[in-house]
Amino acid sequence: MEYIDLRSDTVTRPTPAMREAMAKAEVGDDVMDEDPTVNWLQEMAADRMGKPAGLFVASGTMGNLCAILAHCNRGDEAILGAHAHTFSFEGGGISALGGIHSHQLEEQADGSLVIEEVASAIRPDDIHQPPTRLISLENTHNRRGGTFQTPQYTRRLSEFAHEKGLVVHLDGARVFNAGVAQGIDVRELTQPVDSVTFCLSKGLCAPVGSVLCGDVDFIKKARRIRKQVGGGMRQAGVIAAAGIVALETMVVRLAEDHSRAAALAKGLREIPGITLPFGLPATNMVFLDLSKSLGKNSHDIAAELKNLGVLVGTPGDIRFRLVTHYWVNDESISKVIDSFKKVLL
Ligand code: TLP
Repeated sequence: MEYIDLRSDTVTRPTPAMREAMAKAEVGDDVMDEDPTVNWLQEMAADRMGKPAGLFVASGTMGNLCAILAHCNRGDEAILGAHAHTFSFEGGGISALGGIHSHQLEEQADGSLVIEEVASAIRPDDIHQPPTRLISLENTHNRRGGTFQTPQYTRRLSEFAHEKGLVVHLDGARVFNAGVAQGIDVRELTQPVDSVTFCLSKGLCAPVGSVLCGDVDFIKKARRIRKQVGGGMRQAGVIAAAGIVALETMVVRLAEDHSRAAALAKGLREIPGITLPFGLPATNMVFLDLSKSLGKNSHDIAAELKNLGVLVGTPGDIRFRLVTHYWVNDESISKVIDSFKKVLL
């Protein structure tokens, strides 16, 4: 059976143009800095982020890990959202591998942190307490419904952090979605922060990889950490080539994913028993809750939807997450709404 797969935008397969570029990619040993395709991707990515340098990494998780380990020493504290991907879904890597202590703050509805709460979370110079070193942001914010934060917020928080001697890292796995949704150059969201990781293998459709961007000395340090965690990838130009196609051709079309997510949400909210916990989607993620009165759980419903050819995420017992991407067209949206109706009505 051919499935409509809405579990994530990570399921996107490379486009024919990507496969062609991969087949023709010029390669070299990237650990020796000699892969021309990786070097080109890193330069392009750094330019798009408005940063001096970039580092191609295997995943968003690896990008965030290398960044936070490069910024912090063991025992330092990182302030981050209680629902941040880095806090809950990256295997606790910053603590397991970097000895970094995390301090979580509850996010607001759009995934932003309250600056006054950040201010109170900064530790005094006291030998009993871990020294605060870094603030990590997430834009778009996954578990807050794919919401985006604005350039004004990003600038205000970063300026504040810098005044306090802290650094800011942005988990920008989907920062291009945040830029496209606001109709702005993504640099407005990335220039204020010290470092940013963005993913090529989500809405941008490349098969593998993310790029960590920041200043030259920071990237040099992160490169050493990437090697320590086994992320030196040798002839990685084969996969970087797909990333170049992704950056060149897939950013503008993210708006289509956003409008399909809106259409999907509007269709599904008409079904009795379904609510949208975060309202209409801001980008490409639709979160749905089942009303308890239905007496059904999301896992059983997901199994029934699978029989109809629709795959959905179930981040909670009554919660679904549906993510639109390049391989989901208008026809798929109608089919998904019909399938939910068949299962629930
Ligand atoms: N998120 C994945 C899963 O891990 C849940 C998804 O399906 O959304 N930051 C953010 C905000 C992310 O959403 C993800 C992936 C990552 C980092 C990690 O990226 P990868 O999977 O490349 O390590």
